[in-house]
Amino acid sequence: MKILPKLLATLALLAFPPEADAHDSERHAGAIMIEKAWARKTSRTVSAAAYMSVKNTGHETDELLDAESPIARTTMIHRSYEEDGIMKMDHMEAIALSPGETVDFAPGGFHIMLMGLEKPLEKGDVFPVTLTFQHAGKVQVIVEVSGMMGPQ
Ligand SMILES: [Cu+2]
Repeated sequence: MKILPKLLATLALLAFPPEADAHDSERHAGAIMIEKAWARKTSRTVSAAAYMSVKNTGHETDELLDAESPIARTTMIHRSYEEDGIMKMDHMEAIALSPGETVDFAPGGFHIMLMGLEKPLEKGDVFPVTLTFQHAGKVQVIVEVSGMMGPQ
């Protein structure tokens, strides 16, 4: 009888649902591929930043125009940079992606700024961010919250 082991395996899956499938943090839409979406846990509710790798696998330039997330009051595309020894942030109207280009959103550079969080981000949390591209349209990616050291 093969039914019993199968049933047990199903029950085990139901009892321990995976918190987030690894593939949820990867999205392919049109020519746009988004990978490794993550955010650092926060101690307070004020704001957070989400990071990811965005690749244009197509033959035409595309542009990232907007970002939104239901967990924040305001979501913006930002770029951090250092000027005269001071870290500053710019709001980006758009980020162009040439054919074959990968833009890394990472600490100290481009990031998705989440302002006015509903609650602090805890390690293991997941939340959606929707990026809007001129050609690829809206692409939703699931962001995984890591500890202070970032994804291990
Ligand atoms: Cu910012």
